[in-house]
Amino acid sequence: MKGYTIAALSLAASNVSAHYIFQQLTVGSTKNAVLKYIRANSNFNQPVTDLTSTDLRCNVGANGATTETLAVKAGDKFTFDLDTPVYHQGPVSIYMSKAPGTAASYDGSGAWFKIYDWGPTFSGGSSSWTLEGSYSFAIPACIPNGDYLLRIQSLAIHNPWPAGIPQFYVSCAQITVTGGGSATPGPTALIPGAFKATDPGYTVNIYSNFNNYTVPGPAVWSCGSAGSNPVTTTSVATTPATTSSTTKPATTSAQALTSTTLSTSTRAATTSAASCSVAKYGQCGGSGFTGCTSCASGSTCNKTNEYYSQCL
Ligand SMILES: [Cu+2]
Repeated sequence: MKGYTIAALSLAASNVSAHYIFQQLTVGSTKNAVLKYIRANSNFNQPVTDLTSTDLRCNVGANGATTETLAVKAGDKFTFDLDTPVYHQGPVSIYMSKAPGTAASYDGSGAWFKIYDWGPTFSGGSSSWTLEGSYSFAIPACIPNGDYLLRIQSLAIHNPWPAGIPQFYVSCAQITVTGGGSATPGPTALIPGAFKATDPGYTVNIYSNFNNYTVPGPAVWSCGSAGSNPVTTTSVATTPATTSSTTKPATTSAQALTSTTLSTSTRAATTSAASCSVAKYGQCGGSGFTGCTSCASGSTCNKTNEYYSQCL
């Protein structure tokens, strides 16, 4: 049936163009090829939303056997780059899990510890998130040598629960660490299991009385003063680079200083009467967006950044 064919093509096209994925790993000065050391997924750049799924570990279809493993030194700085900068509000976190054997053969079923969170910044009654095109941190200097999965997660909470379902954008890199120490990282958690539908950081409505936030998952672990991790955030995103509430030093790029804050509203231009309507919190614009740009009454289209506008 012709209508079905068109709808299917349209869905396939949106699968390719929508959302974002962490797809490149940089260590040192080498920005490695797309999905060379990061497990390729099979769901384009769509999110995982099932809290009980093992896909939460490294994304749908992630296959270690077809992924190379990168040798790194404890303390090395690394960067995850995306195809499109993160544009959904929410925290970004970095996790690690030590493989019992090789990283390539590890399914991620063991203990995960968290080494960093980019949470929200609250100022003057509004909030902003660190939405970037790349995220950098350092391998903790004190962790034991061996193979690890290095996992990055953007938890998108732009469509508030329960009307909306938070989205997990995750990727895992495979690394072999040398030059490490003898620390025992913790607390740890299993994935799935680390994130619950009752977590305040999962259920929160960021548009209503939003003035504090706890990033879901186990507490951030670090080596302590003996092995402090330098944080460097660089970005080409149009959203603000903000620092987390940890005591680690952070630097931001000059480009970020010229950006606008998320609380800045930009009314989308509406040039004609629309016959469609986007529900509150739905997408109403952004680069490559071809859907309805007219918001349901009671909400207006606000530009988050070049890639995403939302009815608020
Ligand atoms: Cu999305």
